[in-house]
Amino acid sequence: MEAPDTGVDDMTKLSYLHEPAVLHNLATRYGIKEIYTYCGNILIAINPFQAISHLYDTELMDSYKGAQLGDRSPHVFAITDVAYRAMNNEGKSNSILVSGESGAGKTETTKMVMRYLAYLGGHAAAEARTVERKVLESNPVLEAFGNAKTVRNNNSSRFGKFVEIQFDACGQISGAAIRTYLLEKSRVCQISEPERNYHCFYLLCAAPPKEIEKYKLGDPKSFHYLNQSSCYELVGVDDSHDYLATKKAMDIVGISVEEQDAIFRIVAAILHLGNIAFALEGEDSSVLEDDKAKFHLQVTAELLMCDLEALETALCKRNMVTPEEVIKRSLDPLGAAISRDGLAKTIYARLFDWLVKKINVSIGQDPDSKCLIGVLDIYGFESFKTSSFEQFCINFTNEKLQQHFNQKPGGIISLLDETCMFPKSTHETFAQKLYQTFKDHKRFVKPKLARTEFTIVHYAGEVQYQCDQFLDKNKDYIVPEHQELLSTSKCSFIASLFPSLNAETPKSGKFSSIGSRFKLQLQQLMDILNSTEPHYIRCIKPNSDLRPEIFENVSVLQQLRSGGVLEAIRVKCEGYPTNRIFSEFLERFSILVPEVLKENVEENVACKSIMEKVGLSNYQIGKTKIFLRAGQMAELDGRKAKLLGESAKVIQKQVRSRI
Ligand code: AD9
Ligand code: MG
Repeated sequence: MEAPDTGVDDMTKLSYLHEPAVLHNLATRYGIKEIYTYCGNILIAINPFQAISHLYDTELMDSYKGAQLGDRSPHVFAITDVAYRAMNNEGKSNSILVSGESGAGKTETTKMVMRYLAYLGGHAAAEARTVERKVLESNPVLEAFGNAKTVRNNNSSRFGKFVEIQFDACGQISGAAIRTYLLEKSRVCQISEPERNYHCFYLLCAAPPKEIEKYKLGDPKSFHYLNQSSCYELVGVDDSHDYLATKKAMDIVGISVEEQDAIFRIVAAILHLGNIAFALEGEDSSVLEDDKAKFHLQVTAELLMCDLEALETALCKRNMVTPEEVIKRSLDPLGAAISRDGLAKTIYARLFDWLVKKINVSIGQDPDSKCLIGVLDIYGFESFKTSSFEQFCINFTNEKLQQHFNQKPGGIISLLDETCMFPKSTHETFAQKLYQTFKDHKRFVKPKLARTEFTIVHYAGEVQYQCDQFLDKNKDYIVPEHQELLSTSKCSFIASLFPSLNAETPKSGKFSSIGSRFKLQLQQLMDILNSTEPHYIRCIKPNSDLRPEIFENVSVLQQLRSGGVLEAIRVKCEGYPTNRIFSEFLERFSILVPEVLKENVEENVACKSIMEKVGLSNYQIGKTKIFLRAGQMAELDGRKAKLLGESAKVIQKQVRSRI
């Protein structure tokens, strides 16, 4: 009888390298719960949508420590170990880039990378272990405030994250920095079936009775910001348990009890704020709709510790500044609701930024650190029925990381900024400008009959964007009345989130573009990444039902194609996946043939001698670098390790014989 087909653990070992074979191999392995497969030195991770026992145990971590890639079955620990060792051996920063579409498993994978790094670079003494504990516990805190259920993922990251873990000369974790990118603000006040708002709102509604009473909360169904969708609970998630767990994580990352109180007071205030409804008064003014609205206004003012009347005025009226005087103009109910939602979004975004800053300060940076390992977990590629500015930025990030990036998305942001600065612009004029500017661009399409929509042919598929909110969403703007209101809050925490206007914006009235800032942040990220040795993990979502054991061929193939995995296999098999500058190569391996350094030979000749001595052929010598076939570096490393092991034994023997 033939042995059951268990597939190969590295796709470059496949005898027939075409799409059906690759797909069959992945499906076979997925069927026997082997979710990891190599494709050369890229790790493919297929989301199991179920806990696989012992997959992340400490014993397993032990077994990957120091093992060569390929010696043990493919695993996220193995890739991380390679990055860590490369950092220690070569004194160079490394990065681990986790990509894949929404729900593919990036965040879970990233957490395992971080756990393994904490294991490798952790401290033996309990009192020194705080750095790595803080790094790990930052995850649940940021997830509570920055993740939400979407159509694609019950725990979808609504912000991008780059965690830079710093190491000292001994390879121990000495600090960390977390950078986050563009939180999706609109979710705070607008959600649609079957999605949810940010987890923290539901957690707080499930808090112990004392807190519920203190923050005057109740059933999440009673809050406008939550009841726009009928999804309140998540399968397998206990919000009241998670509330306590989040607070515990906050303790560990160094957020004080007082700060936690202020944070949750703000979260509650946002829920109450959303329930302040307005009705029309006279022709175009607005008043609070009813007693219920009045009640929520009062609670909001109490929780934000600001003046009740000032809050009402800030919501319903706007100052019109004329050269002579300041006139208070009334907003109609729609305008007041927009003003209210704007306030909610701003408060939430500032709270999120505060959390990130606080965690960074608490973990601490190591200014002397020479090496770091960066771990990138971004929001996955998205296309919805209505895709707006957020999806545009998310997909832009993914494009950039795919290296498929070309000038176009950047061009769109510049055009958007131009439009925003021109006072009479509307989303229609923006759309017209887009059509004119990009009409000949092969990845830009104007849908037939569309007036304010445009389509981009992204590397991962076409997405149609609706322009109608692009202008507003691109403007980083806080209504001066809101600023004034909160900067005078009696709660020092809240007041500190709204430092006085003059200090913050020296040139008042100058438009600040969210898109351009995002573009700049991304460029800085790319610069960091380019200065590191990258390692890739590509997450694959096997089905769109988020269920275990279902492997949908068409969708997996599409992800493999768009993510460049198939292309990578081809290049890997044909080419030389590893290269090193001569001097680096010699520094690392001259120990194998010490004579080469003495003989004053040219660097390229010295490299050749080393390869000959080890018995490796089929490599290439370039002008400044040596190019190696897959596995040759591992062979060299293995020889070196053996040699070092032997000489250590000799020394030990000598020492012993002397004693
Ligand atoms: V998004 O772009 O942030 O929307 P991610 O981050 O790619 O997305 P995430 O890591 O959140 O996806 O994974 C989605 C869900 O899949 C998780 O909540 C888990 O339920 C499930 N998952 C992912 N990876 C694993 C795993 N290694 N083992 C078990 C997993 N379950
Ligand atoms: Mg995620």
